Amino acid sequence: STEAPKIVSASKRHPIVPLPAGQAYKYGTAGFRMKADLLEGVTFRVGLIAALRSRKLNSQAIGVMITASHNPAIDNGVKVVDPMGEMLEQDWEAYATLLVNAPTDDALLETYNKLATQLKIDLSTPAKVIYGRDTRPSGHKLVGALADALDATNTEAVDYKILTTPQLHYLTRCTNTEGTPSSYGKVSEVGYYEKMAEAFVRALKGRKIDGPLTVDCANGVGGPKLREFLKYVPKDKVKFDVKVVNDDVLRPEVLNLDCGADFVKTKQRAPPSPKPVIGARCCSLDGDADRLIYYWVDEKTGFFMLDGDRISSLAASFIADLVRAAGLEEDLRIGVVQTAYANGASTSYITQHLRLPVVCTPTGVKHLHHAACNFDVGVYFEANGHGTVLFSAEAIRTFGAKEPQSPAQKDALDTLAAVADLINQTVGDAISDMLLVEVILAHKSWTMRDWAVTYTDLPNRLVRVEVADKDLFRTTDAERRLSHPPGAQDEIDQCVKKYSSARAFARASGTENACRVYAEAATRVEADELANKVAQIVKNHGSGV
Ligand code: G16
Repeated sequence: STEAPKIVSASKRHPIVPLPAGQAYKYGTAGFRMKADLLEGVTFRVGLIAALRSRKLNSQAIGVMITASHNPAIDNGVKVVDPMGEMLEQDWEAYATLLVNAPTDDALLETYNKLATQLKIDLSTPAKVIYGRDTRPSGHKLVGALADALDATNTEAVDYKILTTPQLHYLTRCTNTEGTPSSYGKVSEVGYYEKMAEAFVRALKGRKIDGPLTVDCANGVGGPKLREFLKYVPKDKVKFDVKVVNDDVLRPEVLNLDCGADFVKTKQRAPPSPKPVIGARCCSLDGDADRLIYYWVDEKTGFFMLDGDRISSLAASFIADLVRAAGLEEDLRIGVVQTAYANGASTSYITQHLRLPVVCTPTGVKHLHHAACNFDVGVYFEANGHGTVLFSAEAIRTFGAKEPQSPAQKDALDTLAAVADLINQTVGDAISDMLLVEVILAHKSWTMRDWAVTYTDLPNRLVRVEVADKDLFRTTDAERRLSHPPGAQDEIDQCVKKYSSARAFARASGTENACRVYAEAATRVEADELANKVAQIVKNHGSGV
């Protein structure tokens, strides 16, 4: 093609760093993620894939987000967003992996052309890619590599600069639906704030939010974006007293450091700074504002966490009640999607108390999202606080079209419609999820304690284990069991047997160079002990012992 010389010369400016023999770059749980200094060539090549994808999909805009979310500040990452704001289709993860691992510039061009032929892509079709990045300083250089790839492939590019990940997903969907009956909103960051603020007010329906909310922003992009959002909440209609903390984006090294949703979830404690105020309602976002964890410190009982499972069951019970009140329970199928990390008590609560079906998928919102699409209302959350609620087009149509038989029915239908607008339909969004939680607590007049007593979590522990080669660990049964290395699962089974109400599993992380171990059991001591024993099994097998 005429672009060939441009691609090769541009690629020479963004060389790929060769990995040690036997290793390859891999499109993981959330795209390519690693030390930022390995990513320039990777990002250039992801630009090529995004351009191909746009051409394949009749010039629809594709999104590219540069972020490493919950990872430490020295890491970065790059992931591709499909036209409706979903994660990149799985077949294309393999194409991206193939392209990124091409050993030379010429091999890269050859792979690019082969993919175009194989996928029947007409390279003269116009292409469009929109992109954004989090606050990591390395993002600047990576965006440069991405822009060069888009230029070399004659792709129309829009640089949205610094955004939260969910904002980029929102903008991708808005771009592709603009001017159509399924328009998702104004194609701008301001459009995102306006849509969310309007839906927030409408969903509250005059209910009062009880007391201030402290939001720990992980010293990431969520801080400035949350402050911006708050300007759009009409003060005369809603009293929403938010204290934004840990919002220092000027010192890159403090990103996700001793704060943020991942810290709170894995350490099971409040960030040390600012000093937790007894009784205050708090939540934490992660580094790119797509995860959310609530908590408070009780005067008597101490720290209490309300994680993704809690948000999921809160949302599911609220929406199921509204659907019943609206007289739609026969028409709409509500379901909940979780991963193996979901606390067993939450699964029992949802199936036995809420009487809703639960589906378990592997880690990664891309898997949960997919499964949630099979319901009219699909509630999906990972225990780490990453998730959202999906409404089918038919459900949304019904909320507007059904003739209410009573004022109570009208009320429920209006609230459902508002909630569907408030919850980001493209991907898990911490700011949108936080507004949803605030709306639900206001509707139910619930305190954090009311929310907490709905069920009792089984004590649990998450452990991170560094091993020589995490790729030795392969899973089956939605990651609940190890198929490799041989013998490891048997040892885990033997171990779990010794504890009551216990469950444990191990898997390789798709975003960090480590394995993760999860264990739950009847008591705190047992959960900790089991987690440590399973971690030791993983350590032994990981080092080839
Ligand atoms: C990403 C994914 C999440 C996943 C998390 C951890 O989150 O988007 O779906 O749960 O990584 O994945 P793993 O256990 O494979 O490392 P984030 O917030 O870092 O983008």
